[in-house]
This record gives sequence, C-alpha cells and structure tokens, in this order.
Amino acid sequence: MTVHDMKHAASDSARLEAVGGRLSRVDGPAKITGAAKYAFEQQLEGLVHAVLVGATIAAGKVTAIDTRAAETAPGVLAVLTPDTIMELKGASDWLGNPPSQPTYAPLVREVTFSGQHVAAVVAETFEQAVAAAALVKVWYDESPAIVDLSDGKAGDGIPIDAMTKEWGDAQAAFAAAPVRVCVAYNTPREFQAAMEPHGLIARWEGEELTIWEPSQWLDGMARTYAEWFGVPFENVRLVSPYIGGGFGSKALALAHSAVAAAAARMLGRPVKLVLNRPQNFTSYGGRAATRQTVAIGADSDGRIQSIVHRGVNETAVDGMWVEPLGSVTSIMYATPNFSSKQNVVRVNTVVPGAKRAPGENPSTFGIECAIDELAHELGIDPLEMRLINYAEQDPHAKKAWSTRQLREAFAAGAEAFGWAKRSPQPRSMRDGRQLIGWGMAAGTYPVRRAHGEAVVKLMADGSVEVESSSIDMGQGTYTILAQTAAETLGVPVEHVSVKLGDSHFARAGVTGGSRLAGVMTGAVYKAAGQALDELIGLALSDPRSPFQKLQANTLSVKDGRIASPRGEGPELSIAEFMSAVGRDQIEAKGDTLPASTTPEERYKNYTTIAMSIPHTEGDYSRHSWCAHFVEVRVDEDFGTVRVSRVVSALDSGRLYNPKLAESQWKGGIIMGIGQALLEEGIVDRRHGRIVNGNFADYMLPTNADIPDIQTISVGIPDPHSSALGGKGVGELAIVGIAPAIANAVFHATGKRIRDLPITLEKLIE
Ligand code: MCN
Ligand code: MOS
Repeated sequence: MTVHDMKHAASDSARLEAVGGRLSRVDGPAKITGAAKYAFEQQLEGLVHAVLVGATIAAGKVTAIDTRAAETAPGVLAVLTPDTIMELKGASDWLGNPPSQPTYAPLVREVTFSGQHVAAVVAETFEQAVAAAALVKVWYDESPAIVDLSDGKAGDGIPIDAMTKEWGDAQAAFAAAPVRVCVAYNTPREFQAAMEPHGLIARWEGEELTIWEPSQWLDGMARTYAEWFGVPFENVRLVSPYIGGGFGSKALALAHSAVAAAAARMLGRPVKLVLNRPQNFTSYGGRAATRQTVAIGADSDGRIQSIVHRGVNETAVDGMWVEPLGSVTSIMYATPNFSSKQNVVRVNTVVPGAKRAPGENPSTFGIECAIDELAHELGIDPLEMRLINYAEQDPHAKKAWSTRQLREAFAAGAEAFGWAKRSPQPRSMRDGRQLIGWGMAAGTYPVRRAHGEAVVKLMADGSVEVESSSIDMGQGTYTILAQTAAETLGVPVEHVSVKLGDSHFARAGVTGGSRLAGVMTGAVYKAAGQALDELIGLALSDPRSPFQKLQANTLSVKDGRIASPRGEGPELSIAEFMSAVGRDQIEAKGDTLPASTTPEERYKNYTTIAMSIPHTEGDYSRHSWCAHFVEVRVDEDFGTVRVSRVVSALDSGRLYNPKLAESQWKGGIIMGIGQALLEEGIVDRRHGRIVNGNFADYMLPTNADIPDIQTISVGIPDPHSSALGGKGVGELAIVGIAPAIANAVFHATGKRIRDLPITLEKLIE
C-alpha cells in the first residue's frame, strides 16, 4: 500500500460511517447469526395456538357451523365462530375517520370473498389446532359472485371524482391530432409475497396488551388495537424489531389480528396465530387488478397535443381501495390538453392494498408503453420521444420541480447501456435463435413527507442510543440512523446502537410511500443536534467540567472526543467527561413538528396519515425519477422471454447510504421483472378462490431469472424534499421496469403485449 492508497483508504473509512457512506447493514450480523428475533419466535409461558377457518364460497351467508367435533378434539381450548361474543368496537380508519360501524366482528356470517375468516380454533399445540380446524363444518347459502374485473357482471363501476385530473380540451385536441394512438393495458391482481407470513402473538396482562407482530406502522396498529378493545393507546405495546419483508402489506391491524387478540383476552393466555401461505393471499389485499386506456394525440414531429386516460381498478364489496392510475400519466410529459378519470369496480375479494408504489406502478405501465407505441408510429427513437415531450415543470400542479434529474438519467442510462447502437426496427437484432430487444421506460415516485420524532441518548460510557418506534423491514433504517447520529454527534458509528420496532419508543408514523428515511434522518439529526448542544453547554458551564475554565464559546466533538476547536486545553472522551461531571446520561427528544402542535395533533400525526405533507406543498413539486434500459432475449421457437441486462439511472436526491440505496433499487427492479414476466393471481371462476395462492404456483423471480443489473445515481441534494437532501428510494425502481420490458419485447418480436404478465402463450398465440 502506498501512502496515497493509505490516505485514500482512511478517508474512505471515515466517509463510511458518515451520512452518504457505504456502511454495510448494522443489523446484518444479528440476522446472519440468528440472534435477530422475529415476531413469531418469541417464547412465552403458556402460549397457545390459533388456526383460522376460511370461507369456501366467494359470496353468501354462513347458515350453520358445527363445532362439536372440533371442540372435543385433543388439546382444543376454544372454537370461535361469528356467534362468539368478542365485544370489539369499530376502529377509525388510517385517515383518522371515525368508525363506520360501532362494533367490529372479525369472524363473519356474511361472506364477501373466498377465504374470509368464518371461524377459528385455539389449542395447546399448533398441530392440534390445525387438526381441529379441519373438523369445523360450515354450511353456506351461496349467492352469485363477481370474481374479478373480467367478469361479465362487473360493469363499469363507480366513478371516483377525486381522481379526475383535467386541463385544456383533451377530447377535441385528441380528435384533431395528426398522429394518434389509443390503447388498452391491463395489470393482474398481484401480491406482496413477503417471505415472512402475516400473523402475531397477543398477550394480555390485565388491561395491558402486548402484540408481537411484523409491522410497518406500530403506532397506527396500536391505535387500532386500543380502539377495538376500548383500552387507552398507552396500554397497547407493539413489538416488531425485525420484519421479513412487508412491501406495503404490513401497515394495518387486520381481521386475523383481532381474532388472535380477542382469543388471548377470552382465554387469559398468550395466543399465537400465523397465517399459512394460502391464507396470506386472502387475508390482506394484494395490488388491485387494473385496466386502463391511454389515448395520445401528437403532431407529426412527435410533440404531444393531448392525453386522454381512463382507468379502472378492482376493489372489494365491503371496502374501498383506489389504485391511482393517473398519478404518473398526469405528470410525466408536457401536454397542453389532458383528461384522466378513474372508476372502481366492486368484486368479491379482500380489500386490495398497497404494494410497492401503488398507483405509480400500474400508471407507468400505461403511459410508458403508450409513449413507446407513439414513438414507433412516428418512427422516432423512444428516448428522443421522451426528450421532445420533457416536462420542464409539473404539468398538473403547474409548479417547478424541486429537482428533476430525469434528463441526466436518460443520458447516463443510455450511455452505460449503449442505447445509441440500437437498431430501430423490431426483429432486427438477434443472436442465433434468440431475438434481442432493447426497450426503455421512465419512472417516478412522489416525495411523501411527514413529521418525525426520535430520542437520542448519550450514555455514561460514551455510547449513543437512538430510539424510535419506526421500523426496518430490510430497507436499512438501522444503518442510516446510526450514520446520522454518528455524524451529527461526532462519534464512531460502532458507538451508536439504534433501537427500533417498539411502540413504547418515541412515536413514528407509517413506513409507507418511501418516506421513512427522509422523515427519520431529519428527526435523528434534530435530536442528536440537541443532545450535542446539551453536551457542549454542560462542558462549557458545569463547574466540574475541565473545559469550564477555557472561557470558550464552543467545543468540538470528533471521534467521540471533546476538545476546543483550536486544540488548546484538555481533550476528553465523552465517557471521561460524563464521569467528570457526574452524569449518567444526556437525553434529547427531537421532533420536526412545529412548536405550536397540540398533543391531539401529535397523536394524530403518528397514528393516522391525515397529517402527511403534500408533495406539491408550497412552490415545488417533489418526486424521485428514473430511467430504465432493458435488454430481453426471446427464444424464437419457444417464446420464452429472459431479461438479460438492465441499466437504470435514478434520481433519489442525495443518498444517505449508496450501498443500501442500490440494494433497494435492485430489489425494486427484480420485483418489476417478476411483475413483467411472472406474477399473476389466478382466480377460480367457480368459487372466487385464488388458485395459485402459494409459493410453488405464484411465480416470483428467483436468482436464475435475474441478470446483471447496473444502477447509476444521478441525484443531487434536494433541500425541498428532506432535512438532509434525500428523496425516496424504496419504491422508485419498481416503477417503469414492466413497461421497459414490454417495450423491449415489442422491439424483439414486433408483438405488443399489453396485458401483464408477458407469458409465452400470449407471445405465440
Ligand atoms: N435511502 C438512501 N438515500 C435516500 C433514501 C433512502 O440511501 N435518499 C436508503 C436507506 O437505506 C433507506 C432505504 O433506502 O433505509 C429506504 O428509504 P425510503 O425510500 O425512505 O423508504 P422507507 O424507509 O420508507 O421504506 C419503505 C419502502 C416501501 S414503501 C416499500 S413498499 C418497501 C421498500 O421500502 N418494502 C420493502 N423497500 C423494502 N425493502 C425490503 N427489504 N423489504 C420491504 O418490504
Ligand atoms: Mo410501501 S407499498 O408504501 O409500504
């Protein structure tokens, strides 16, 4: 090693632990050694097991349930049915709207979807509960069901006026445009498919409820439990330090959660209830199936004159989910005329839910395929087409972008991919029997913002503890918060321990919409700054402090050592200082809420999403952006599609940890490959059952499906988006992958597949 190399290495390792450094996951060793304890691994005294019984019809009434055989089966403690008195109250929704019903019955008599919970068995062992659940006999009076969007009875649905976005005269401008495309795109029902199933352990001690449950929102779920059981919010403690993936599915307390907690209260014993894999496909909602029509009118040099967009998504018979299909259509390109409207269709399904980039993901599939079709129609390169119609400001909000490095993303991605070498004609690139296709698409995700809170403690031994009831489901929260605290306080990162996933820690809002990193780095930065101010204040003023005589106005802390900025006088480690002044800790609680915030508003801020800050608040429109370039190889004889190369250039603003951000982006890209080629919930037309509700038949990409993926960061710090300049990372990269692949498949084969997933049957038919 030369001196130069050593210096380089030293400055690299210094950077490693600061914000922006490529520090490896601090929770990695615990996960690899098995020390990390997940919710279902808690060993509790007297634990019993609950197993659910699901409806076998999609619509109708439970007319009778025979529980006798189950009740007398070995080990059975209770069989719960819709007749069991649970005394649950209705809970408010995630916006904080009051409950629609005064009471809540998680086991139903009126069935609205296949798999809905109608009974549950609690037994001493899991095996006994499974065996007894199979003995519960249920009779139904079945009524006709609408199983999915393609059902003839589904109709056009209900207009959601709040989704309408219009300016100019889109219909007239479309009709008058010299070049037009009008095409329909479909996405199927998809599932979050986290490795760790849903479930929980519930334990009551008097009026206090502890829940171990994988959760993306401890405070929101604790509120729901408190409202169901009529106990104070503080009486509920949710514990969720590690989560085996959520992807949007683990933010709410659901019917099975209520059943387990109610059973625990009835029996006076802790109850564990874990959904089996098929139940994971019906107990909470996957991504809603969508249909959309995109009509684009342009002039002959490719300039868009009008976009007319109509979308539909499925929702449940007794619950509302809107998958906003116009979210990207309305902002990606400059157009003088625009109209987007959306309907929802009620079908017999569990209420659909959030899956990584809800709205933006299917929205982009429509507009980014349609723009490719228009480019082909006009004989314009797809990248050039996007530059011609580049939106210099938010076309809908009519506001300046906070930052939009999309042009830079196009340029960097195209360069790294070699886009200039693309031969424009479909079917013109091949390698033996393989047709090669090059496709591209853009993507975006709004910067969702909220206020956050964190506690930072400087301990007597010089170590630092950061506490928050926010969570890490694999994104890297533990690591980036350790980096933020270490940099702000001037201590080595190994001295920082971050504690997350306990609702008794400082409150936190939902981990959804890729907001947590921005919110929590901001809160920790603030709390750590307060702790540092207090430490320095004490050092300057406490009579026992060796720095007091210095008469300085400030001190600096570096590598965990306190000194005067110019180096004169004493130098002490934080531990030595704490002992000199006789303190065992300095604690600061920092939050980013305005000082005038009332306690009710604070509670609302963390337990509902009502106080989220709009991404178009003030003068700017804030979004992350990306450009994906994809190569596919299509076997000419078999119609099989392999993605052989992906280059994505992404603008997430400043990265708190590029190593983790790249890992998040790659995860999104991989999920997008699954969406493009494999994923589809298949519904049995007779009973509305998900036929492939298991990991053997619900196809997900495995390592063999994943090519070389290159990600390039083109972001610059965005002061309007977060305290430290970052924008969202977690959901961005899944947006735009499926259309980039569909466009590449068209380039390879000359065939447009507008209906995901792109399977070989569709290609060769
Ligand atoms: N990051 C960064 N620089 C930024 C922003 C983020 O380096 N400017 C990195 C950090 O490592 C941070 C991570 O990216 O921990 C994600 O940050 P952010 O974009 O704020 O997203 P959240 O922390 O709010 O995570 C939620 C987001 C969502 S909404 C889904 S869905 C999703 C996702 O993250 N589900 C995931 N990524 C997931 N990753 C895993 N492993 N498992 C899931 O279930
Ligand atoms: Mo993510 S789908 O917003 O949890």
